[in-house]
Amino acid sequence: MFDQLKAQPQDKILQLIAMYRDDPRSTKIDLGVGVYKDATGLTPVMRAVKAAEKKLWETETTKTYTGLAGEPAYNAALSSMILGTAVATDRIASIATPGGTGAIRQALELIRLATPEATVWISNPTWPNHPSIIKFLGMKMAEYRYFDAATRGVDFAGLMEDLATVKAGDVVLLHGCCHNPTGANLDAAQWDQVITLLATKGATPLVDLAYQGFGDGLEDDAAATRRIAAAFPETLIAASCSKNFGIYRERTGILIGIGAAAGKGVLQGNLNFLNRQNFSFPPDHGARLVTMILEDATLRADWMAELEEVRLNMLTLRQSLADELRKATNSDRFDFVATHRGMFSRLGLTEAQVNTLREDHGIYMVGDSRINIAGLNARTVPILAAAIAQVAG
Ligand code: HCI
Repeated sequence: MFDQLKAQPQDKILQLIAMYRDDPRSTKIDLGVGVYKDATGLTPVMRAVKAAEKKLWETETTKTYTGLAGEPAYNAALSSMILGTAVATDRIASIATPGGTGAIRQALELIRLATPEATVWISNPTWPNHPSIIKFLGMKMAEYRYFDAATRGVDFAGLMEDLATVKAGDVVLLHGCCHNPTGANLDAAQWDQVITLLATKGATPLVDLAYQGFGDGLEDDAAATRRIAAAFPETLIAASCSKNFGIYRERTGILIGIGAAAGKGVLQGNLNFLNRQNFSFPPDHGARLVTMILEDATLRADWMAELEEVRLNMLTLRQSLADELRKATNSDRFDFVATHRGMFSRLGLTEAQVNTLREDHGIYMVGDSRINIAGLNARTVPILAAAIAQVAG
């Protein structure tokens, strides 16, 4: 049987981790995978997470199964953090999932279960796992323009033109904030235009929200998602706690389905069914930590303060990289780095330039020239700027 297997394509981002690890140069710089790192290069366990884990160890009395949908308290607390009061709770169904990827996978499976013929629209470019899973599930896929290679901003005219061809019943995958891989985002007025257009077309939005709190703050980063949820009769939201709680390996995510109150029971039943088919019960440890933090005023305040430190650190790095690039290239053509939001910026370098940066300078970024801003620190910002100026100046 196994001799029937063909080699599978590797994830380009995950491949980069191994290449970086195997590079013996002490001067190497890792701007690859989307993991937050502090100035010393560590991905710390957040203070509130440590405190919650201690409390959990002291108070947990059983590890029996949780519910198929996860613990109701987790789903309620996280849904409320994401949605605020944008929609009535009697319209919200949800399942805990293994990370944000698990939520995306379950969302796509739900769409396929309900409407196997639906086309799923993804931005060009998008996170490589999106098209990978859509294709794996045998679903129809289409792309809408997103990135303007000249300005490194959003190609809004192209995006609107492409989304104008969306058919009723199609699903449009949108990044709620902090677009991955580009770092370029829609402003509030543009979101309103997209919402109006897609609502008129009768499309269903699927929002990927993996970086809430990494862009403009916890509330601002949820604003587009909330407006979408309030505007459409049906919305899917796949959210991750990996980054904003720093619990990557605990696999903590949620899939939220918002529809008519009358259909909530059937929707919830289908979400539970999908969890049961794929893995029965979702992981609980990370979900429990998130619940404890969100429900406890002291832990929540400390978590929010640390998340804000993380966010501001990335903003500071963005500004200093933009400043250094101005000096190094004697031009303003990299100013977009300071206006991008989230962990990533797509620099707009060629693949050959990206390879030169890796081979000659030990600087690792994804092949499309996406950098993880958090991989930088005060020492490496000028090094990166000088190297970019050298290969692309
Ligand atoms: C990212 O770097 O885009 C997010 C982290 C990630 C990358 C590849 C697979 C899973 C998660």
